[in-house]
Amino acid sequence: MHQLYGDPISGNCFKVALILHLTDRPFELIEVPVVKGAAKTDAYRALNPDGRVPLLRFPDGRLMGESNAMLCSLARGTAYRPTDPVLEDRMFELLFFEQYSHEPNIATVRFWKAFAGVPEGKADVLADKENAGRHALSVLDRGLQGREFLVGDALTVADIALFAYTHVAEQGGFALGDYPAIQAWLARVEAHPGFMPMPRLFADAPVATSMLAA
Ligand SMILES: N[C@@H](CCC(=O)N[C@@H](CS)C(=O)NCC(=O)O)C(=O)O
Repeated sequence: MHQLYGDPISGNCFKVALILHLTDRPFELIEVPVVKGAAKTDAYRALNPDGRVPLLRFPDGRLMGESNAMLCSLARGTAYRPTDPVLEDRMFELLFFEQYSHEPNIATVRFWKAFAGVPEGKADVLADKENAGRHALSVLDRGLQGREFLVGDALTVADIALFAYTHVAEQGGFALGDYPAIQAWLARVEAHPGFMPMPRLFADAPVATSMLAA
């Protein structure tokens, strides 16, 4: 069975839990509560030197970091990962956009505002990230205009990657009402057969153990 080291509040972990579920792979959750600093412990860094979740352990014991790499790996050979070169190129473009322009802004603002608090002296950084997050949402909204899904005409890992933090962006104060194409797309992703919302995916997974901060 796959094991997912993660935290149920994390959109990056949600991406991986969702593709595991959609591809019929039951998984065990090993809880790494990030707000308690559990991803920065020596025990966890021995597994993932980057000190971040998610971390995926494959049934053969191999470990993999980086949520979008996990999406591509787990979707290999399924309709969630297009093989047509033009569609595959667009998929990668969106996965890199998510990691560079979208997630570092929207996820961080949400994490600070909804969970950890804004670190002292970081008010300017927060404002920059809010602006950059709004810009990323407007790019995403334009990319969705006239389309059902981001790549081709069906749900792919690009949709899963960008859905993860977009659907909880309001927890960071981003007003999704400003982005009608995004709102319609969020509903389409949620209507995909087999879709499971963030809390339920984790509630249903057996918890193998919890790596709490010392
Ligand atoms: N590029 C990484 C980012 C992972 C990441 O930033 N994880 C956050 C939670 S969503 C984390 O582990 N934060 C804990 C910390 O920095 O202490 C991925 O997509 O997997």
